[in-house]
Formats: sequence, C-alpha cells, structure tokens
Amino acid sequence: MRIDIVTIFPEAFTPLELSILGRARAAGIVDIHIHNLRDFTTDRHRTVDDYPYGGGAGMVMKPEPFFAAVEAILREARTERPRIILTTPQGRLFNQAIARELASCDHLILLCGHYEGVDERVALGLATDEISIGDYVLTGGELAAMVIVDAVVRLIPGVVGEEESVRQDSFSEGLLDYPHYTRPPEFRGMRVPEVLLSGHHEAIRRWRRKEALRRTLLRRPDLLNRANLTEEDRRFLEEIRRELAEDT
Ligand code: JEH
Repeated sequence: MRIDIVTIFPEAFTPLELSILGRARAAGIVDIHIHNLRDFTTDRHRTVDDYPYGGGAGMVMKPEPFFAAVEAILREARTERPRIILTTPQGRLFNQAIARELASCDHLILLCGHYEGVDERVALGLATDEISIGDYVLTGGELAAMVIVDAVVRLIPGVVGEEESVRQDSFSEGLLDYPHYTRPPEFRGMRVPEVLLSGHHEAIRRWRRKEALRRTLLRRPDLLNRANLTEEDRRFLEEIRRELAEDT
C-alpha cells in the first residue's frame, strides 16, 4: 500500500518512521511519503492560508496548494483510484469498519488542515472522504491522520503478528477485551484470578468471555446491541446482572 500525507508540519510525522509502522515500511509492505504543502505554493512567501470570505476570526487554508500537491502525487504514483481523505471535525466518525475498508485500498492520500479549516472546494472537488477521529477539538488534522494510518496499517497482512490478525475475525470482535495478567501472581496485595493459574483451558476461556461481557455491559453497553452473542453469552450476561443485583 502507498500512503501520501500532505501537511504544513511534515516533522510531526517522524513517529511514523518508528515502531510497527517503521517495520512495515522497512519490509516494503507500506510506502509512506510525507509532503510539505508549502512546496506546492507558487508565491515568494509560500502562502498556504488567507482571510475567510464573509469575515470572522482566524484563517482558512487556500485550495490551490492542496490541488497541486494531489496532482503531483497522482503523476508520480500512477495508481488507479486513490482514496483522498480530508481529516476534519465535520467528517464521518472513524471506526474499525472504516479502518478495514481503507486497509483494502492500494493508495491513500491524507490531507491535513490547520487554522480554522480548509477551503470547502477541497472537500467538494478533491477529497473522496471526509473523516473525523472523534468528538473533541484538535488544533489540526495531523494527529487525526496519524491515528488513521496506524489503525489501517496494522490491518495489512504481515504488519502485526499472526495471532493479532486472527483475533480480528474471531467472534470476540465487538466486545471490550478481557483483563490481562502476567507475573508476579501477587503484586501489592492484588492477586491474579486463581482460574488463570489453574491450567484449565476451558475454565479460562469461559472466565475470559464472561469478563469481556462484564466490562462491555458496565463500560460500553452500546456495543452489546451490535455484538454477535451466543446462547452462552446470554447466560453469562444473566449471571452478571444477577451478581450486580446481589452487590447492592
Ligand atoms: C481539527 C482538521 C483543521 C478545530 C475545530 C474547528 C466550533 C467553537 N476529530 C477531530 N477533531 N479536530 C479535528 C479532527 C479530525 N479529524 C481537526 C482541525 C483540522 C481536523 C483545523 N482544525 C482545527 C479546528 C471548528 N470549531 C467549531 N468553534 C468555538 C464555536 C471552535 C472551532 C475548526 C478548526
């Protein structure tokens, strides 16, 4: 997969060179190119912003450098139909289904705005997608682009270990994870649940499933409505509800 990022802060993307993504890059699984938007300006001052038509506070990013940057990328990459993603608070809310969809693409181009935002003609005439990573206010689109790249690249086969990608397809998707423990068996008075030390694989499987359901019920009940629940899951949920009622 090829990924191009267009930004006025190319230095902000150095974390992408490191860790998991750096490995994927080294292995030739992803090819990431960072572009400085100012390199696609034509004036002496390399101007990327201007005053908003209609007045108001702040500055708006001009459309021409974004169009010039994408046109240069398309000439170089010669890929069929890249997804051109504008990160913006007005976009559709990013989630794992969108990450999976983007992971199947050959070429992603991410456009990062700043200031009060980007001239609407970039959304209308250049981007194929407008995406927001969540309902909170960032100062620009760079962190959002990095979140999207991280979530997408780890889904490409060969980027993270086998185990993790298999867990993806499994029915446990859609629930919160169960609690994890490692050594020591007791730490500052907190004991590892006995069942995990028992070596009884079926008992461990049931405990993990029930604890995943318990956490999801307590912390993210909205996820339960969409999860694929088995008869066993429904019994566990009944037990959890009963246990909660006993505790009051
Ligand atoms: C933020 C790209 C480009 C922030 C807010 C506003 C109401 C009040 N999930 C996300 N959060 N923020 C971004 C994002 C994504 N993806 C994001 C960006 C840009 C992405 C510039 N900014 C900064 C920014 C709109 N607010 C409307 N206002 C006070 C009434 C505050 C501004 C504009 C620009």
